[in-house]
Amino acid sequence: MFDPKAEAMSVDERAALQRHRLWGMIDRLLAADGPQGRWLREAGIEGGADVHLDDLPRLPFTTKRQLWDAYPFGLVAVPRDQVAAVHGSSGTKGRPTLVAYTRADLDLWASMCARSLACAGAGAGSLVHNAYGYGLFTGGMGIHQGAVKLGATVVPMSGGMTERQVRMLADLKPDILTCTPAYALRLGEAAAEAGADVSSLKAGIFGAEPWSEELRAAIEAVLPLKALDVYGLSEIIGPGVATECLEQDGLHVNEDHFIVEAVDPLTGEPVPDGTPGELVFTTPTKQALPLVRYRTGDVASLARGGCNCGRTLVRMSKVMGRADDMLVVRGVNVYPSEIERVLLGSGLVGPHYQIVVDRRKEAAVRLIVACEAATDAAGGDDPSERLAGLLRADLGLHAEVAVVPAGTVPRVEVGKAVRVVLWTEGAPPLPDLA
Ligand code: DLL
Repeated sequence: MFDPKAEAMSVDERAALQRHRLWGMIDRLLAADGPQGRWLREAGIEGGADVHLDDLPRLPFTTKRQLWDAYPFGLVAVPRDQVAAVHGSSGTKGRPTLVAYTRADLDLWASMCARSLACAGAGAGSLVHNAYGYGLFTGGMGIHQGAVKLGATVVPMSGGMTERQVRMLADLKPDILTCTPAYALRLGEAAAEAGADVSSLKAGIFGAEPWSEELRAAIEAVLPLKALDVYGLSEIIGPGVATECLEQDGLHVNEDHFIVEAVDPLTGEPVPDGTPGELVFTTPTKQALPLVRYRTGDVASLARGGCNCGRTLVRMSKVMGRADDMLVVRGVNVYPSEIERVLLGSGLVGPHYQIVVDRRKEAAVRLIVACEAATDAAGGDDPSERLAGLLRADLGLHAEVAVVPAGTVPRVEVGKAVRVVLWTEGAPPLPDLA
């Protein structure tokens, strides 16, 4: 449901609404008298009336470390019996991060995910094949509740069991597919292998991991849909923080509920629109876990100005990567998604790849980019050298490229794609690497 009142309001109207909501949030945090209220007092804030939107950059950040330190419920700002659900991130990178929702938060989340689906042209009567994982991860349940709110029919497939997914796509004829971009590619390839008719699909909402324009093209080549990006994180609410519309021109941030800033990851100072910076969110309407200036670690740029779809919400670029995922190779900083762009843009290799950081010798760290030859590549012509040259020319990156046999790079069935693996000792993480 495109809600013009909320999504197409004037800049001034929205700023007034944000300020009003921010005021309420600060008052709630101070009244709850937990750690967040204490941090605000330490920053000299005695009431919501003290805080205007322009003051936001002067308030202290909230960090993942603070969430971890307060694990599991230390930052929750409502009595325990008002917590209706918990979700969290998988914690593959370290400790799990748990987040709490009141009933009102769940309702807000459903509305935000309904907005995401509407961005893709879905409405009452749409059929949504939801292959995000269900469980603590927010992808499955978030999109599910959004689809229900929208009046669509949702098929709760969750991840994995690809053969069965393909069967359901052919049998139920959904118009909307929701899953990670890596799994969308896998589903498209599996559908083609099985000769399944998936022509009912019109749009897909893919997110939870970084992906490049080149991967978008690869997905749109194997599935008959518009591939759209959805961004979110458990700490803020889950999916539904920002979504691309069918114009495919940046992700509309639901800034009436999630006030966004982009800051320099090193200094924490705001960066101008159009400049990549770390995204920072403040959640003025959340109840159980309202966060002031939460540092996401995700790097993207912001753009203002209306979109052809009518939405006036600030837009964010695709996420380039997480500040802490940045690879530093011989002094060159590069995000995995930039390597993906060069590989897939070359047309020399297929869309499956993995970046191996060989740390067996501390003094001589190597970066090996493992990929598979494109199915239509001329036989016998090894593109490794040419690809290594492209990475050097485009990114200034010194990497070795290993073209491995088709099917060797692991395909993701469940959860998020693992793009970077460490090789610290013993056998290589992928066969045929030396
Ligand atoms: O991944 C929420 C989500 C589910 C978003 C389904 C979209 C679709 P977490 O597991 O907490 O939540 O992981 C959040 O994933 O900080 C980003 O680093 C990354 N991420 C999420 N969406 C995107 C995206 C969900 N569209 C973390 N592009 C975030 C790039 C993304 N990275």
